[in-house]
Amino acid sequence: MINRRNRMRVIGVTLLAGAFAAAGCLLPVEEDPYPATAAGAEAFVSDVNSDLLDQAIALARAQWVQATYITEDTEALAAEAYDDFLGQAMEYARGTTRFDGLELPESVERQLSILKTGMALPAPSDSEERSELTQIASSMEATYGKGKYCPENGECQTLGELSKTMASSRDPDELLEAWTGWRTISPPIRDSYRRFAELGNKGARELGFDDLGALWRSNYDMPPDEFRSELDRLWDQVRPLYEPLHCLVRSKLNETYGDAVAPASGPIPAHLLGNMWAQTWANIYPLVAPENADPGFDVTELLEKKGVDELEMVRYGERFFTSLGFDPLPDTFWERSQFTKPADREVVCHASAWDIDQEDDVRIKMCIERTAEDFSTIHHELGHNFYQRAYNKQPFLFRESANDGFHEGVGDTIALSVTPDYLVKVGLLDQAPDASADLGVLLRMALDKVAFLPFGLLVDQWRWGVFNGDIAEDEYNAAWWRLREKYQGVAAPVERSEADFDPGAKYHVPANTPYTRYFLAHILQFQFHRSLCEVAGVEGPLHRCSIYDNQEAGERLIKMLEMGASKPWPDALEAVTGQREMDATAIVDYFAPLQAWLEEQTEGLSCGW
Ligand code: X8Z
Ligand code: ZN
Repeated sequence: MINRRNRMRVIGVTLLAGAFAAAGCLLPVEEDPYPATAAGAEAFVSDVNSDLLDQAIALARAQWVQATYITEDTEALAAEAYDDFLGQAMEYARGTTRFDGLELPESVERQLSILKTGMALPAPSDSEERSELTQIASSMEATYGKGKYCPENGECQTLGELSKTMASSRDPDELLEAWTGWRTISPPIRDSYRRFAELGNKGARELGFDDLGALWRSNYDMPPDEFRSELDRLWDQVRPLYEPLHCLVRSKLNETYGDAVAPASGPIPAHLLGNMWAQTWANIYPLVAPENADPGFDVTELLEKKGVDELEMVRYGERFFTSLGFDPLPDTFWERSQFTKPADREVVCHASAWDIDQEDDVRIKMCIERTAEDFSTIHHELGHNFYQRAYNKQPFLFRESANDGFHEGVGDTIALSVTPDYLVKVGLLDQAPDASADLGVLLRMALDKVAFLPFGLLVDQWRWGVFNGDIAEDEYNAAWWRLREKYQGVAAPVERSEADFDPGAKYHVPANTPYTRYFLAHILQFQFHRSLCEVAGVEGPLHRCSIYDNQEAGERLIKMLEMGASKPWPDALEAVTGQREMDATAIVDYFAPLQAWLEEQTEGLSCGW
C-alpha cells in the first residue's frame, strides 16, 4: 500500500517540529522525505506517481459507474471520489513549489510541471469549496446526461432522438423544434457554471496561474500566450478552405429552403446543417452533392446491407489497429464496455474511452447506432484506448498523450484510412468507385473535417473569456453567439436571450472537457496521415491512401504512442512526421483537389458573412 497520506503528514510534522525545536521544545525531528534537493524531488515524484495511480483508479471506477448508471447515489459517489482525488492531487501540485528554482533532471522537472498543468479542474484548498466544486461538476454532467426535451403535448425526446431529426429532417419547423428543444436542458446549468468558473479559477490561482483558462493553455510546452498565437496561425492557414465551403453550403441551403429560412447572405441559421451544434455537416451532403460525382457508396448503407451490427462495427475498428501491429484488445474490453444504450437506465451517451486500471482494463462507452458517423467515432475512441495501452509502461504522470490534440487525433488518423479501397479489402464494399467519384468523397469528408475547424476553436474561446472575466455572467449567451458568428458564420435560428445557456447544451461545457484539443486533432490527424502514408510507401492522392495492414506505418505510430507525455510534444510529432511544428499544410494538401472545384463553384457568389 503506497503511503502518500502519511508521507504528506510527515512533511507537516517536520515543519512544525522545526518550529518547536527552535523554541526549545523536545519534539523528535523526523527526517524530511522530500528535501528541497534533486534527490528530494525525485523521491517526491516517485511517490506521487504511485499514489496518484491508486487514486486515479478509484476515481475512474466511480466515474464509470456514474456515467453508465446515472442516479442520485452514483452522482454523489462520483463527486466524493473526485473530491478525494482532487484533494490529493492539489496537495501534491502545491507541494511542487518547494522544488522551484532547483536544477533538476529533465524528466523530474517535466513531471513536476505536468502535476500542475495537467489538471483540467484544479480545486481550491478550502475543503468546503472543493467539495462544492466536485458536486457541481458531477451534477452538471448528470443533468446533461439525463437531459430530455419534453414538449407540452408529446413524448420526451433524448439527444439521440433529436440528433436523428437534425440529421435527416428537411422540414425547417421540425428542425427548429429539435434545435430549440434540446436547448431547454441547459438553462438550469447556467448558474452552476458561473460558480464552477469561480471555484475553478480560485484553484488555478492557488497554483500560480492567472485563471483556469491560462492553466489549460499552459499544457502545450510553450507559454500560454504563445499558444494563443499558434492557434491564430493555424486558423489562418485553414480559413481559405473553410470560407468557400461555407459559401457553397449557404447557397445550396438557400436553393433548398428559400430566402425566408436560409438567406443567401450573412451567417447560416444553425438548425439547417445536419448536426445539433452545426459542428459537422456531412449529414446534409445530399443537399450539396456535386452533379456527376456520386461517391458510389455510403457507409451507413453498407453496414446495413452487410448486416454489420454494433459489436461487429467495433471489431472492424479493432482489426484495423491489429493490422498495424497493435495487440488485440483484452477480453475485459468486450465484457465491460458499453456499446449500446441500455434500455433500463440513464447513461451519458456522449462517446468516451476509458482506462480504468491504467494497465489493460480499457473500455469504450457509447450508444452506437449503425451509421457512418458512429463507425468513424468507434475508430476515434479505439485510438484513445490503444494510446492508453501503448503508454502504460510510463510513470503515471507521463501516461498521457504528447499534448491533448494527439490523443484526439490518433483514432481519427486511422479513420482517414477508411477509404473505398479499404472497404473493398475488408469486404464491406463490392467494388471501389473510379476516380470520377473522388470529388464527392472529398466533399463529404470536408463537410466533416473542414466544417468542424471553427467550431473546434470557438468553444474554448468562449470558456477562456468566461474564466478570465472578458465574458461577464450577463452576456454568457450573447458572447457565445458572437463567437459562433465570428468563427463559423453561423447564427441562432431564433432570438436567444440571457435566460438561455446555449454553451451548456454542448457536452464538453457541463463535463468540463477542454475543447481546443479537437481543433488541434483536426490539424494533426492530416499531418500524421500524410507522413504515415509516406512511410507506407503509398503513392497517389492522400484521400485514397489507406495504411491498413502496413506494419511500417504501424511501427512508426506505436513508437510515438509509447512515448506518452514523457517528452515535449514536438519530439513526439517528430517521431512520426519528422516535423516539429503543427502544420495545416497537410489538411490543405488533402483537400487540394476539392479546393479548386470549390472556388470554381463559388465564383461570382458573394462569400463571407
Ligand atoms: O467528444 C468527442 C469524442 C469523444 S473524445 C466523441 N468529439 C468531439 C465532439 O463530439 O464534440 C470528437 C470530435 C469532437
Ligand atoms: Zn476523443
